[in-house]
Amino acid sequence: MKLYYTPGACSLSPHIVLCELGLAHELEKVDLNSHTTASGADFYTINPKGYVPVLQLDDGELLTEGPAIIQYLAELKPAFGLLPTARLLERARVQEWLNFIATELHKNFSPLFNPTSPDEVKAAARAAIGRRLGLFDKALAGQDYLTGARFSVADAYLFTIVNWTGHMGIDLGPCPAVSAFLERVRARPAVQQALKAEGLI
Ligand SMILES: N[C@@H](CCC(=O)N[C@@H](CS)C(=O)NCC(=O)O)C(=O)O
Repeated sequence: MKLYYTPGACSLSPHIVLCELGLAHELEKVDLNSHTTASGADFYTINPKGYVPVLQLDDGELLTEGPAIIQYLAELKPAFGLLPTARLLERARVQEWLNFIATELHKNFSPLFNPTSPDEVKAAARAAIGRRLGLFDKALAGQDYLTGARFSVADAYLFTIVNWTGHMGIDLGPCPAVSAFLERVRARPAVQQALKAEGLI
């Protein structure tokens, strides 16, 4: 398998999941400014959507959309429990978090990364991120991971997005449980492995 990624971008989430599961993988870096890959390919020919992550399977099939990729990977090695299979509701809880992270947290960062966003749009995005982080803080108070004691694909995704708060000057002071979660996940050997491979530590 090959993961097209950009250091520290949302592609870090499937990268972490690949490492957690011990799945053999190659990495190919994508420059999101030029939309060119490290081997010189026009990234739009690989993903017409123009964004990372993209997972290329061994038979050449391409899979996009981070939440779909991490669920696919988790199902390759169900014994790791990154996406629960025994009870439908437990599985739906992880998917509920994935959708919430994707649509209510991840996408609110987009205006902050866009240098052309007007200040009032950025301010509204920051306010929305603050409200969402408050909800994550309540969910994480008294438990290590989003769905309890066990790490899931939703935690890999949440870590990846919350990891941007530092660069964006978003203070996690009012969210001590999120802050503790960030450091707890960062300390996992698979997360260290992914961060090192992306040149982030
Ligand atoms: N819906 C996509 C969004 C992916 C996305 O937003 N990727 C960003 C990096 S975090 C990107 O590559 N942006 C560059 C672009 O859109 O040109 C997913 O969840 O995988």
